[in-house]
Amino acid sequence: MDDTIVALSTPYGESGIGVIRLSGSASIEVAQKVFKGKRNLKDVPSHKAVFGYVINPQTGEKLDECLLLIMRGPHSYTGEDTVEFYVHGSPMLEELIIKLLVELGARLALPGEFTKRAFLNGKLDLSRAEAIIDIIQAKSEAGLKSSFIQLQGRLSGEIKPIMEDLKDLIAELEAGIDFPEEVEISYESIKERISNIIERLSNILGGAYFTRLYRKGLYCPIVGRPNVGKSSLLNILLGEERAIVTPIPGTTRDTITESISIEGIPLTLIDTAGIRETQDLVESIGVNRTIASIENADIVIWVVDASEPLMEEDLEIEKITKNKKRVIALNKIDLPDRLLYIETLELYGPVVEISCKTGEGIDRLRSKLKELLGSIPSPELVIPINSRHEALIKRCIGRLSTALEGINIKFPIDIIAGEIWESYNILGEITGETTSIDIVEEIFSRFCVGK
Ligand SMILES: Nc1nc2c(ncn2[C@@H]2O[C@H](COP(=O)(O)OP(=O)(O)OP(=O)(O)O)[C@@H](O)[C@H]2O)c(=O)[nH]1
Ligand SMILES: [Mg+2]
Repeated sequence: MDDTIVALSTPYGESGIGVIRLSGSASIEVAQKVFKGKRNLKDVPSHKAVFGYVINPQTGEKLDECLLLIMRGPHSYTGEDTVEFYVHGSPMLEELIIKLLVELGARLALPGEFTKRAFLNGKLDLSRAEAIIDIIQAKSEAGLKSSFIQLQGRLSGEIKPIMEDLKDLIAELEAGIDFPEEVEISYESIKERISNIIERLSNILGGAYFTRLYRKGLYCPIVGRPNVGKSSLLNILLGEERAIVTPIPGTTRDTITESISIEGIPLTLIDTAGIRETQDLVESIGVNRTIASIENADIVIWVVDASEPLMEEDLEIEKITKNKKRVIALNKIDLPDRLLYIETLELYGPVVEISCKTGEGIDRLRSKLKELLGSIPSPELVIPINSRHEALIKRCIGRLSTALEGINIKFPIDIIAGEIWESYNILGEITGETTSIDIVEEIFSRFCVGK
């Protein structure tokens, strides 16, 4: 990690200014070679901008005017000596300066490498570092707020004390193993403490649904057999002709994803290929995607055609959406030769009668969706956790539950201690204490270059 890295930290393209960032022990020395100001950079105080010129180190020729900011480690984003050049936002110029800096010994930074260094230098734990990418990619104000709360350490603030408690438990159990004569383990108290930790973790898990909602919107596939009007419904909810609508069954083959907001709730609508048995390869891939989208759904809209009786294929869809929050849209109620009525469907859940042709019932459908989604708390009230954290916490609860069971059936104490060690390590993956380097690399590779 002792090499010095460089990258453009503003987006590539013509802009007001461009920021080129260097980080590493040789930053100031390398920067000095392409900079000419009133003072030598080693005499410039930290966090104070200085004016000067970017120069070609070979010829001394001035290339641009610039501001330069030195942030000496550990008081910098990465924890290392950092230099930022603020130059005119010209891609030609930026490329030229970066090329010079690389010739002088800096190395091009990898995606997320500045933040990775911040993490490795202990400036922030892993869950806080992950919040940074969510801030950059935020799609809604609620998402931004939730990510910022994570950056402030809200999740780590919950996890770290639990890890401490687990450590205390392990110490006690190990004392009992090492000195069975002197230390008597109180199983009742241990059980109580494990149960308490499970409860606290379950409480944190409660934030997963809302965090996803704030950041990504809820995932809502529109499903049904071919030709019932799924694409028509997507279009009417979006207010634009996004998906192709035709009377030919099997029109939609790939999934189409669009975001809407229903009274402030961000909803990701997915128009899907109608589910049916098909010999057509493209269509069957579409059908598989539809099935996958149902698995990930927070809520589904199941569309049924009022002008036809319920068919085998409708009932198939009923089955695979059964365990999901679901609203049934009984479509095409404008047609005179109506065969299917609301009473038949109410058995399967809430039904709204609609017509994508006349627009009737669409407002009622929106209200029903909102009603099913329930009220949404403000992001400040929710512990932010992403899907990685969620999976880890679930695994941890699994281990602790095994430990509890182990105590009940009088398992040897070292096995129980082993389970608690595992749960400690799993939580450490959230904060980064015990995360493997592969996972750390994978997380930072999702960042942009220059961050
Ligand atoms: N009368 C009437 N026709 C409708 C209504 N909604 C959709 N249609 C018609 O039904 C046909 C199929 O509509 P689509 O929206 O393409 O149906 P789909 O479910 O997306 O179909 P696939 O993509 O093939 O699975 C088209 O001819 C639409 O114009 C409605 O409310 N009333
Ligand atoms: Mg369609």
